[in-house]
Amino acid sequence: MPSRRSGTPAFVLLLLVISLSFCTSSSELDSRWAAKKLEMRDKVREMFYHAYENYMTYAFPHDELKPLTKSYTDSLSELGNLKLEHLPTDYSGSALTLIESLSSLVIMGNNTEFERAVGWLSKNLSFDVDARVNLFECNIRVLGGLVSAHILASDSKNRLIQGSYDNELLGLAEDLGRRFLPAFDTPTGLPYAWVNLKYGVMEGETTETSTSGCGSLILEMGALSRLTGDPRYEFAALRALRKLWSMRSSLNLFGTTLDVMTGEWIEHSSGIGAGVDSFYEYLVKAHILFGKDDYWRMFQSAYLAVQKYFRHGSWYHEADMRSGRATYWQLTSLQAFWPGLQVLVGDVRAANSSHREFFSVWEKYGVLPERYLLDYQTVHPTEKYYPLRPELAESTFYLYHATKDPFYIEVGEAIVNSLNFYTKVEGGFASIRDVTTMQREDHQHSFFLAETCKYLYLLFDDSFLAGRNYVFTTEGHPLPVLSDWHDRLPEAYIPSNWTYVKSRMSMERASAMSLQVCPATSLNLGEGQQAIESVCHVVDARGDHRCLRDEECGVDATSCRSRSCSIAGYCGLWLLV
Ligand code: DMJ
Repeated sequence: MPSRRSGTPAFVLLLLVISLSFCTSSSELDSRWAAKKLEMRDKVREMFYHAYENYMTYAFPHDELKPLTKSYTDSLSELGNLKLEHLPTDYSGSALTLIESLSSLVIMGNNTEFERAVGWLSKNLSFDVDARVNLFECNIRVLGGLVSAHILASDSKNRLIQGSYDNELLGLAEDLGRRFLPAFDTPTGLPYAWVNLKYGVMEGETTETSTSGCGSLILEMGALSRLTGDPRYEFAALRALRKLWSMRSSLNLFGTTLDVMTGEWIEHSSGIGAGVDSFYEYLVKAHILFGKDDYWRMFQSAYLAVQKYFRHGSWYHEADMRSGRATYWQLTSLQAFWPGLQVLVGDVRAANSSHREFFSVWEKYGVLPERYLLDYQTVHPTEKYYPLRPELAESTFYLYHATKDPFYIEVGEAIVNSLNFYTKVEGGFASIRDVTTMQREDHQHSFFLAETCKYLYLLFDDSFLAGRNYVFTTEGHPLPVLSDWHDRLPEAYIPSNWTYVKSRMSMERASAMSLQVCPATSLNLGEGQQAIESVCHVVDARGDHRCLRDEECGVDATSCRSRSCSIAGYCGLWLLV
């Protein structure tokens, strides 16, 4: 009896000790992660300034930095895959990297440098130059950079500009937008890939363009129309998008390249990477930014087709748009944006599994090779380069903020360490020419500052996003989700109905990336912690994503309909497609 009496309090005490030590260790763990995030944020800030200051010292006002020789390149007129022989000779640079850095400066809280840069660009930038530029690249980098920075500069709440700001960036954006318009003057409304900023479309210009080249202009040109009240930009981009949509195959697939004069496909094989990627991205983001249901409907059908014909487990291969037959079994570095897009539409589980595959290839080489042969598990013989691309960091950022899983902090840390170890040089950050030897190349692309550093920074510190809804363009430039730009604001974006995420003691308003378009549901993580997850994610019962019965297939991310198991053993909306 006495032993029993004394045993009870000892047991209670033991429980108390265990639970106290658990509490201590979990809060210790929390503060360790918080400290890690701060440490990593500071490292990313250092990386950004190392790249930025070297650009400003050795390359500004030219386009991009050559970090090995500490010199510059005027690359804007050479961007893109489709080149003509006769490049302009008097092209003298457009301060491209400075324009691309504007929104990153704001996100990192450097209002002084932002104001200085806005002042310089307002006074010195001119598009009245005899320069043949790639429409897509110039749109996402220059127009997108200017429009986004204009919105940030004129946001009276933030007081980013202490002196006077008289919409100079918007004036520049409008001038550039006007110079784009001749490119759309084709029988199909599909724009030429290249346009001369001074003289319009050049004689003998190539009529070949890519799906992303003419299908991902709507965010920047739509924003320009909303800001200026001139509908021509949005109209031109939308007309091109609709024409492209009408060219889909009976399987709802698209090719990679096409002819703007005839509207015929040239390359029928495509995937979710080069030449197509941002087309899918802009359907979802245009829906979020402008609220039109049409964009969402297009995205839904396109997404289902991608999942049905390109997906193989967690990998995505390429397929012929006419037959759906697999063409290339290759992973490309550009595809790594896809998990981020899946988070945005609520397909968090599928995002998580494909992100892991990309990260495993990153870990294998230390960075992501441009192309990796899935069937041989090795790098492509000629596309061995890594030009400091942001896509894996971008998806990691989305996944961390949707799940708060510290695994993604570790991924971010691995990315930062690799970048510093392999690509940092005295004169900036150099691209990698060959991931098998880590031989460097003399080029620091502007998207390293616009995207790679920005997404890494936001992964570790998202205070810029607190209480606001932004959509990031494909070049990482933030555009705010505004009710006056909406035909009809989706539920999740109505301020009085904002979704809240409970974190520790405080309720924080979720930012754009955690407001998924599928209806959100609250997920109980235990210990009083809650997170938001979409009710519409794909639940794959088996780790290898194969299925035997319909019941194993869960619910489709975009339509919330039950999926079924195909004869080949994959889940999908087979009965409905
Ligand atoms: C960026 O210029 C954009 O993200 C574009 O959509 C494709 N990828 C490059 C960087 O990799």
